[in-house]
Amino acid sequence: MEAQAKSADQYVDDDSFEGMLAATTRFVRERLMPLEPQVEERDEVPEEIVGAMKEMGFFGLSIAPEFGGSGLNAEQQARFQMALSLSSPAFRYVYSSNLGIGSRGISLDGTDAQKAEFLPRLASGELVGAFALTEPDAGSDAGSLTTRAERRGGDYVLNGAKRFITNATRADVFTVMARTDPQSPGASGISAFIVDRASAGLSVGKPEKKMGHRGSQIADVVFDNVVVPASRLIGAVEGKGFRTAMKTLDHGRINIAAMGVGMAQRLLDEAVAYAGTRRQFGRAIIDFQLVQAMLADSEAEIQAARAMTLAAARRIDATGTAVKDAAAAKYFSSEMLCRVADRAMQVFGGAGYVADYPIERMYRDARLLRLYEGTSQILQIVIARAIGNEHGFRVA
Ligand code: COS
Repeated sequence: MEAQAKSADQYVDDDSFEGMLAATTRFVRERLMPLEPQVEERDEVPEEIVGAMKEMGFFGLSIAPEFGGSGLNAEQQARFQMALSLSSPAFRYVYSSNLGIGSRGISLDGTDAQKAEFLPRLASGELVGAFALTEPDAGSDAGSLTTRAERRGGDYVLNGAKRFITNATRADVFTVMARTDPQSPGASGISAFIVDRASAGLSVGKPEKKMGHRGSQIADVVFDNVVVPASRLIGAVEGKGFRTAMKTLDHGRINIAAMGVGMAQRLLDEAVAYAGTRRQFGRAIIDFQLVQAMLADSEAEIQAARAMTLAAARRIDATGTAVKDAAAAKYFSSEMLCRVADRAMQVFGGAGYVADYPIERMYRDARLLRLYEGTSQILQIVIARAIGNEHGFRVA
């Protein structure tokens, strides 16, 4: 690996990280990939894998060592996610909300007491975190959310509903964005809270039946007069919750971009292996130039997405922010993934459409990446606003 300048908060040196990555890649190939059909069929990841991930420290990869994590920087996290995402995305959801959106708000904006109380338990995997932003009427327009947090003495009382919350059924603690100022209908009236799953009045709905990503569950979370102590207001300041959510999503988008790279690489690996052995017209189909073109386009696009993702990660490591680059990496990588999945299906022909081969599952799994943590269209808006700003225009 090329020698790299260490960012201020890189805790794991390059050699140790390469060792960790090699061990992870072995784990993916030897333990996770063979379990993919079982996870797809049973819609759950075996407990022994969850335990192994805890032991390997996956839950605390992004959390600072002072709170019991490994403190990987964003570039290392992205490379880790690329390696893990060679296998089914279901495995990634086991630990990834603790690495990402389920802990990031606390790491970025929490008070010292909030960090000390929650980060060590998230890092060990004792607690599973989840991120609750989306609502039935507030998806892309996250700033219009209506879940209410009303101050009453030393507490807040939460009422409202969140939708499609990843890991809701397993989560112990939610980062919940709720409106503390009803007079302020936009982003500035929103605050972020750390809410215990066990709180009276909090209920989790039935898992949704989804197109893909079996083994990971999403569900509604409903707040009916849920009392949350004021000490759980992230950062102890009202009105900052939307920014906390957006900064969390900037990191999250880099992770999703990395996931797209890993999933696309696996699709290409499968397509090359199949093309090299499948014979038609008296020769392996990889000898046909039209098949070669599909493989070559996929390789080139994966390289581009990998480079963009790592560049966004390096920028956030170096400067603490990468709104445009994170959006661009996630936009390109998720769109690229769907093109690669489509080509892989084409290379497999009819065999790709039946569930005996992994392409059918991976094709369905790929589609979600263009939707969550910002649809492609929202990311285009984020990118366009950023470049407009760079040129001195305030883009609507
Ligand atoms: N980092 C820090 N601050 C940010 C930010 C970011 N990435 N993005 C926005 N903000 C700040 C803005 O600077 C602004 O602050 P001021 O009011 O102090 O100027 C405030 O937040 C509001 O921002 P903006 O005006 O851009 O908000 P909009 O309501 O126009 O919404 C979009 C912006 C559409 C980009 C946002 O709602 C979004 O990302 N939607 C998608 C949500 C999403 O990804 N959902 C998936 C849920 S998780 S699966």
